[in-house]
Amino acid sequence: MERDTDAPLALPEWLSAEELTRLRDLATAMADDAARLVVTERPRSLGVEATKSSEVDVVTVMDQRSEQLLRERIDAERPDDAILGEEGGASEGTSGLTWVVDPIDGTVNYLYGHPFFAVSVAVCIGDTTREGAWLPVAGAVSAPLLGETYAAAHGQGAHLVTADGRREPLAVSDCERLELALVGTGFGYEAAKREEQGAAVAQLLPKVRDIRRGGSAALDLCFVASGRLDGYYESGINAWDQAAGQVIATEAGAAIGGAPGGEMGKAMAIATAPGIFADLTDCLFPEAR
Ligand code: LIP
Repeated sequence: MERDTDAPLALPEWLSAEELTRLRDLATAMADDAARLVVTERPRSLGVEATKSSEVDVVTVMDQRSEQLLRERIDAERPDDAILGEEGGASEGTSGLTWVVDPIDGTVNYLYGHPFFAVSVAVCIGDTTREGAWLPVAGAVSAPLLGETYAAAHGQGAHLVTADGRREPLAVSDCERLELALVGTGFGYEAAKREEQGAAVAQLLPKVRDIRRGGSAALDLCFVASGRLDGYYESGINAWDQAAGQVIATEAGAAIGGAPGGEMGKAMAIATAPGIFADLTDCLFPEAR
């Protein structure tokens, strides 16, 4: 039976609060292990192993090793679940759950030695290969050089674990005015797309406090969840960039959405303090007013 795509995805009865907690904690443990690996085993002369959509869309050997670690752990601990990974693509499952993983989100930062990168691990219901047909229900984002791990489970709030082990509940900012908002965004790997995104930033810049370009969608979404950004938007990101950060921002109280009438996804991903969501969306889609 086709799912009514207008209705929000409902949590299946068999997915209990205890199970969601277990999935969140497993995602956290796996993200932390992979994050530790990409720091401790980073080759002295790290280079570009391959390129994807363009010459600047790079893969390093540590993206591949991190994803291999995550896949082996998921296969061992959750053999009936499906997996969707940035480097290895999709593998089938029978449980109704899909692990959506980005082995290094912010690969260009990682390559250049910038600290703003993370391992992103989410668990989703629905069909993760179709836009708007899936929902993250638990997830973790581990940023080893920031010494921070963000995590959340559906209906259980979001938290940050700091390097000294403190566990802090997360809440978005109370920003109400777009002109006072610090907004994060990002740019794709293809010149034509960057030109379009550059034009969007140019028209937004005079209307906000300032713009931040961190380089990792997963961390940008976690910064919205912790109030370090009042909002984030980007077009062209993939499910693996978005999934864990989406459930963390949602559980921290963010308003989440996409292009007018659409879900958060490749066309547009928006997450903000509730007070500025409508104004930011209006700025990004003036024609939809
Ligand atoms: C990155 C995203 C970022 C975007 C970059 C890139 P990657 O993901 O997290 O938001 O601006 O172009 O897509 O490629 O490092 O996994």
